[in-house]
Amino acid sequence: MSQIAELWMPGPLAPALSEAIAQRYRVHQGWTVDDVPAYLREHGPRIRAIATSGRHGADRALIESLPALEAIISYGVGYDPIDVQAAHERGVAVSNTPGVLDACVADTALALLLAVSRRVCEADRFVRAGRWPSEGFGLGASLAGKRCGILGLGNIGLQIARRAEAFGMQVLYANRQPRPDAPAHYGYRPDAASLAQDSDWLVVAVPGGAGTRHLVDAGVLQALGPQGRLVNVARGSVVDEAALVQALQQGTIAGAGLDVFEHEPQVPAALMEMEQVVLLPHIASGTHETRQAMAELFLRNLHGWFERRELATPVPQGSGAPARAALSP
Ligand code: 8YV
Repeated sequence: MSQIAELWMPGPLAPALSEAIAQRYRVHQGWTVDDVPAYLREHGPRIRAIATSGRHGADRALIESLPALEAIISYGVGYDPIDVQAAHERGVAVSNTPGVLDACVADTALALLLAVSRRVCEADRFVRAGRWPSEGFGLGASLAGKRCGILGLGNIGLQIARRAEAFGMQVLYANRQPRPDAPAHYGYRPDAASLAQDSDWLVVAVPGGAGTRHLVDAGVLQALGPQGRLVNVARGSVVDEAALVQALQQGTIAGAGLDVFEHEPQVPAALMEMEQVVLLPHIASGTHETRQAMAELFLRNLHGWFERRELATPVPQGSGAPARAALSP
């Protein structure tokens, strides 16, 4: 019997990480296979782990088609596209990469707040279009003195809060329950609508998945109001995108900064035409340093599993498919 463990990789990972994985394991590259069910019938019985990401995930059908599966190792903190419940039912361990990307994602959230409030991208387009010599560029809005409502005060939410405070903003947040270790001066609101009602900025930092789908809907956007702005660095699924487009078109809210979308990489054409919106291609954790740290943690989990049956950062039991809205990560 071969000593080299075999892995299924549903989609490509970062090149350097893929190389490091391929040095120690036999990798089946799912995205290059035409007939996946037939391929898995032949090779599946030898596959002991899935190497995936917050983008490619692992669904119940895949998990159930791999009888020798022991672990799902994921690159990314969000595991919403992984059917954790299906994995745990079968005794399959799951890991993600928490902790190492919080600051980076929070930086991106603040980059979006600043870009939207100071109209940075719009101003850049204005200069490049040669309009400066003949036209004036209008004013932006200050962050200082405004209320930053963080939807989901988990580890990333806390990092966003610290940065927002550094810019002179007042922090409010909504979680299922008040976070006991949150600074006492952070205002707590029990749900998304009351948070939006009392905020100038609504910053989405909850995990994705069934429990948070469309948590930000037309009613929440209405509550945010005509001077309110939305930032989303979490998952596109948390925001009802059709309702958001309508709210922006009708002036129900003033603007938005979005790193994530409901049907990535598709972005609604209507959003692309709007000057008051800043659009990013899901890059919140996209720095060399952070991706390196994520890759190292991924490898610690992968090697830890095959050397000692130990995951450095396991996804806890009971984390799959929450029945009620999961506000805190
Ligand atoms: C990554 C992310 O882009 O960690 C997450 O949940 O969304 C991002 O950091 C993604 O997981 C990598 O594919």
